[in-house]
Amino acid sequence: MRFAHRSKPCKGEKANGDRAVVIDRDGVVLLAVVDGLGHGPAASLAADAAERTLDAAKVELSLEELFKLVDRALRGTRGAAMTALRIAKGELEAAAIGNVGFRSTASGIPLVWTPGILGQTHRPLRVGRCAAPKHGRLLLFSDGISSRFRLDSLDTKSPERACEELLASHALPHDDATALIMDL
Ligand SMILES: [Mn+2]
Repeated sequence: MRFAHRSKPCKGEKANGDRAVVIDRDGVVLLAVVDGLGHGPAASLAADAAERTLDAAKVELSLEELFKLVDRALRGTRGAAMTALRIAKGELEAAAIGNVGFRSTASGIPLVWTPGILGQTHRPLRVGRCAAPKHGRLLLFSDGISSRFRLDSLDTKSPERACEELLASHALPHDDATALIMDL
């Protein structure tokens, strides 16, 4: 498995309200992109709280439990959107609250977007589960990247180069932009 991520704050901001999180520990892989609502320092504060919570959580926890912890940690902040994938014991879990995007060259990953905001209110979380694919590229990206790109056009590029190209060619000027890739 190979991971890469790149992130940049929106034009005119130093603080980044997006976070890419990769945890690869004890045979469990967790990938998440968090987008603190809006941008700037307040968005960054919310994203930090989410990142810290995921970092500190036990690896055994399911996505249901992790989203619950993050939701609680973000109370009193502006809130955030988050899409996360977790691979453990040959099974993949996928879940999203809000509009962090997901693309995959592996078919059949059952990700459902749950409407709402972590730390504020959201509909009941739906976690999709399937056998973890053996091959393919998984991409999480915040809405600061325009979704008008083809994942297969980045096929020949390393995860690092593909993330860099997404930021260079598809980032929108008015929002933080983040891309996270895992090649299986
Ligand atoms: Mn955003």
